[in-house]
Amino acid sequence: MKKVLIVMGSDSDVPQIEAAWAVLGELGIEYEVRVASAHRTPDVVHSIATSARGDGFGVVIAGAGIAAHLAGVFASLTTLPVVALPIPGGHLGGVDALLSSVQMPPGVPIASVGIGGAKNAGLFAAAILGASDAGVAERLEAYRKSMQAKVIAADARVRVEAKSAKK
Ligand code: RP5
Repeated sequence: MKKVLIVMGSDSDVPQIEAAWAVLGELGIEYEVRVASAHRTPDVVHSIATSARGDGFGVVIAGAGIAAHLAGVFASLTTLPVVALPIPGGHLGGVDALLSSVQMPPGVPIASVGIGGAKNAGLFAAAILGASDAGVAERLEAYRKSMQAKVIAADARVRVEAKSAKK
């Protein structure tokens, strides 16, 4: 099974990205986590990105904040799909990181989840692996079924609560 590589620009990003590896763990998907900065440790980013495919990774999640360029730089160094996670924070609350992710110039695209969308980044990475891995696709399907069951149970509970409030 291909693994997910999760890279973040700073260890200060951990609280905003750990939900990505939590959900990958729930789905039984292997992952590795690295701290590497496109502007502070560019050589490390270069080394991780250029060896990622050979190291068994099938998709990359790149989380960074402020004028985030980690995902774009990473994508310039590998043809693996890269999912940007704009980290909230800084003077603009993450809008700068979001725009620098979704407004990539043509030629080297990246996908992006929303600001602070760590869980979605993990789920989207799983969907990418699931496109060619039936086991991952099955576990993702089961995950969605369990979400559906929770919403259906919540619907029943809230309907009853609302009815009894009327009396
Ligand atoms: C970005 O700058 C990092 O991804 C982080 O979100 C932000 C601040 O980094 P620190 O100054 O906390 O290391 O590169």
